[in-house]
Amino acid sequence: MTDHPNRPPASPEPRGVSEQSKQEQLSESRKDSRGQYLTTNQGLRVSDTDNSLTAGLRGPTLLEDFHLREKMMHFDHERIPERVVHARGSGAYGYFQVYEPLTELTRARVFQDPSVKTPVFVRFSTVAGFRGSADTVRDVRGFSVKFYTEEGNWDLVGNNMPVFFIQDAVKFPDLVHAVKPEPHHQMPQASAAHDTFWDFISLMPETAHNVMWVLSDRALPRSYRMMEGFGVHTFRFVNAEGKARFVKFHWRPVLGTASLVWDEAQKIAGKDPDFNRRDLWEAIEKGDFPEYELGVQIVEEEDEHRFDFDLLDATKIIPENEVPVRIVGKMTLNRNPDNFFAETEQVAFHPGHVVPGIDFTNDPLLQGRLFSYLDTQLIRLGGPNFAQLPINRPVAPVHNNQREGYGQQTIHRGRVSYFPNSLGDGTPRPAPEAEGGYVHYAERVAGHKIRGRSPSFADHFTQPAMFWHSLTPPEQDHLVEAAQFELGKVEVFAIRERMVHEYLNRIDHSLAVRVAEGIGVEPPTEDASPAVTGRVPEVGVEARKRTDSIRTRKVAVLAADGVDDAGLSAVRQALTDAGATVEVISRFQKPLQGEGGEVKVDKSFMTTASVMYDAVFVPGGPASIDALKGQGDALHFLNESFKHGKAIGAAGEGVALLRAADLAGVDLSGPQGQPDLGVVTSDGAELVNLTQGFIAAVAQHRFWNRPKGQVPA
Ligand code: HDD
Repeated sequence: MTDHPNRPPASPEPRGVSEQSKQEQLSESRKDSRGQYLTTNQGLRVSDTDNSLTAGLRGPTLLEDFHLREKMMHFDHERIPERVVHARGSGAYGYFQVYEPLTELTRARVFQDPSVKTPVFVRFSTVAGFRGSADTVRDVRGFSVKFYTEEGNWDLVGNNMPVFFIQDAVKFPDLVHAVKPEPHHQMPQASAAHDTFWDFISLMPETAHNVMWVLSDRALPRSYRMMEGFGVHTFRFVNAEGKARFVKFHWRPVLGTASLVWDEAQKIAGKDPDFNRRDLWEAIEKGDFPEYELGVQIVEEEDEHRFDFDLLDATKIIPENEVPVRIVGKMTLNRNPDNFFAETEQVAFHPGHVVPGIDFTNDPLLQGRLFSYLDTQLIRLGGPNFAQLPINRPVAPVHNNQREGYGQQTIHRGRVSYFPNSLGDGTPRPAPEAEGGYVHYAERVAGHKIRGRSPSFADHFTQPAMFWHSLTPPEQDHLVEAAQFELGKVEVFAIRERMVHEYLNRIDHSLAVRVAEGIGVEPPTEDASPAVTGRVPEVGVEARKRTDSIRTRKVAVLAADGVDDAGLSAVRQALTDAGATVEVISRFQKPLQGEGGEVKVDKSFMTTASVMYDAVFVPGGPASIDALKGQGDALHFLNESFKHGKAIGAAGEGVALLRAADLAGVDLSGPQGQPDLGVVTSDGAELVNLTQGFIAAVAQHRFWNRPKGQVPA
């Protein structure tokens, strides 16, 4: 007896992906209502959506107004719970391409064929803030990638820092409760700078490494396009012969890393809370597609115990001078979502979404995550069918006997929803390994049932100390200031003391002494930090920045009526040729009368601020400069740019505006300003040289050697 008159095909559906696979699938769910009549959800055309159905023009509303009832019902249920962590996020589509087959390392199809573009969806996020919080807070950033592979979805759910705060998932609720706004008054928003967080941290030395990263400039990415990503845990690669190796995943932005400074980040949070989201969106709309290379660190199984830390400990990196990162492919993000809620909000990541060739280790943090992520999707997305939401659907065929549940979208045909069966020809049936059936790596395990921590997880301070020593002096200054800010906000003095004496002093003595000074704590006298010997890997933002290009940087041009528009055009041309974006800023958002012709104004001092730009340029034109000298906004713009270390350029009379702004008294009497301080000027006519010098300064990102302490901005 057959299962159904229309028998399903007897052989498995073919598999395979192209860059467009996911988009083609999504297009079945996309809807455009332009030019259409308004209808109810039942398809009934609606004749009036402005007036409820009432008994008389001034009378009560009638129960039979089904349109009002349906519209309100839907509206009343539009919100879903936000993610308990990583609530604030931004997403984009793209593809991943491997550079060369990784057959010797893994059987995962996504790593076999350089001609295949595997579709991806990426979601970047902050961790602590609510869904509507600002982007530029001091925090870890989430870096989640969903690969829609021909073998099913693989989620690499990582962060922009390679380590985590805790070693065991059982501490995760404590960590998150401590960092979130305090429960009695729900403050502060999107900030770790409060008592409960530092109370918890001060009592949990295993957090030290991640705390150092979060106090560093890594926690203030200039752009999602300019930050690294990490899988954090040690995973396993398994090849077709069943040979396994340990692997750590790294994402390296092609633009290099760049960060904001703390004062700037706080100001941006007010001026444009969507700063990172907007940057990602606009870059993709413009065709400046963000790119990240994927790197792997491989450790042979037999080398598992050769390190002075445990590979299963997520608070440790594998130093790159011990195991180099091998770059294996590239991800390109080239499409913005159509609908934030449908795609970015409803996307559901899970570290347990793996494909053959990628497997887990016994990292206790990873093991706990494997339990947590499905749970969270149930509450957030309202039931077990979230994998059927368009953004979550794999492009690989899905066949199983899971049925019903809230929001079931699939019309499963036939009588059979169990296995084994004979009524459905014994299908859907498990696939043998050779046909892509997932077989867990047969790791041998033995042990007593126990609650405890391996002694190999016990060294909490050596790697944080290595991190500290790897930073450049300006980066160390930033970290000290960050600690002074965070701990300065802690009201219970004993927590500040504990942080200095029992925590920071065990990382680095000078660090503890410097932080103590800023927060009124008696500095420690004994040095309790570990000795850091040998080569220290470079892990700061500065070590990974790119200074050979200004692609996608934003340059502000300050101007007023009478500006040297020919000079402005020449500089604008040179900057845009080099890949930068230029915006002209003036007092009002209306065209300027330049010396030779009209100049379009992009923003006014009212609608933008220096913190939205990477650099600032002042063209000449005596009347323009005279006008700008009288505008406090223009002077503040320059001072603030100077304070934040940004390249400043001025041509001709423009130099007089820099003098008027004072810029901490920097001597501008020379012909070229102070290029070493990133202030590039030309009193004469050599615009070409000036432009080249300015571009070189913009490429440096920031100049930390400025006397910024005297800047009033
Ligand atoms: Fe997590 C979300 C990354 C530890 C439990 N996590 C979440 C997201 C990222 C990470 C990027 C946002 C996903 C998205 O964009 O939708 N989490 C990490 C990393 C960790 C980590 C890199 C350590 C290496 N997480 C971790 C632990 C637990 C969780 C130990 C619990 C045992 N994480 C969650 C969660 C979230 C989540 C509660 C909230 C929303 C979601 O999962 O989908 O389940």
